[in-house]
Amino acid sequence: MKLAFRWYGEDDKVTLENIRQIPGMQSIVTAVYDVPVGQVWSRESIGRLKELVEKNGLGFDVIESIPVHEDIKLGNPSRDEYIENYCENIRRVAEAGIKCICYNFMPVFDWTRTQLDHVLPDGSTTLVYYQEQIDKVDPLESKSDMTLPGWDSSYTRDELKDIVKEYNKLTEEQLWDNLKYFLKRIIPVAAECNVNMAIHEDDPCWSIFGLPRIITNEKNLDRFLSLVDDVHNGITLCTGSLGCSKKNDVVKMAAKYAAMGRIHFAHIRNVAVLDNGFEERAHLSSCGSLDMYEIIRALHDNGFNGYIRPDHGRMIWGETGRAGYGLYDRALGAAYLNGLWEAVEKS
Ligand code: DNO
Repeated sequence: MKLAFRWYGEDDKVTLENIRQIPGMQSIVTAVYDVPVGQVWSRESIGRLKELVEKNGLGFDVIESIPVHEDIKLGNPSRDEYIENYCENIRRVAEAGIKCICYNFMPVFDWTRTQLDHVLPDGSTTLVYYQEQIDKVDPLESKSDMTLPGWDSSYTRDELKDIVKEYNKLTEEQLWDNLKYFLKRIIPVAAECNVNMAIHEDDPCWSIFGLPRIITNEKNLDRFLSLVDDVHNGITLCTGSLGCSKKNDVVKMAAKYAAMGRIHFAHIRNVAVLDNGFEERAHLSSCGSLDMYEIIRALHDNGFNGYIRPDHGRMIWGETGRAGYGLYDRALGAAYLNGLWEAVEKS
């Protein structure tokens, strides 16, 4: 495994100087944030990131994410232009040495939680998803000011309404067709550039607000991988996204897709699955519903050699900052992953 850590660029409170001090840290996971979704990233911005990361002795290896424009997901006529831009971004980051690109194909809403600062019994705060809170939100209700964490705040309420309405006409099968259309065009470029594409599962792994979501379970991941059967068409195994549904056997999926050589990136975190949703917890197995040891063992024993990062952390020790992406709990997560990996390797 190659241990990595997400860094949000020069505005991130968590600095590269902090990150490089985490034992075993090899690579940074980052992105260009100064360009609207769908546009081409400048070589200057990419070069600046690379320079900063490398100056700190870390590898500039993984991009998370190059976001996919909604017109591509919707199959609108302008998609060809956005796909062309996407291919150009793959070429440009590859030129800078990037080996792996994480992205997702979730309509409109990326990861969704109902609260970012739920207090756990030990006084730490965490991200949670409670179904009864989601049920109170109607993204089409313009009188409501309610937004949920994780939503793209660049949309105005009216724009959000329009785009959700567009998706209401789209079936799951059409979303699959649009994904296939996209992959058929980007994967040959990724192959030529020797970059691994790694789709992130939908988080949570079920439909929200009636919008289709398809990267959700083993059957659908099988289908996804067969759309373009090329090693460059792979996945980001996100244990928290898949693991928030009891129907997903994350250990089995880790073993199966690692053995196929199709897991290029892993997001490792634990969740406590509840009857009405889930809570993000510390990485340790006993803190949540997932068996982290078995997940790491499944990856290890099946030849996983991709990038792995601790995923969301709680806020602990009075830290404030970007929800899920503070330093301390993620660093504890990294130390735990190192420990699990070493133990599995030596046993
Ligand atoms: C949340 C992240 C996601 C992820 C994207 C990948 O914390 O795991 O936002 O970066 O879904 O495109």
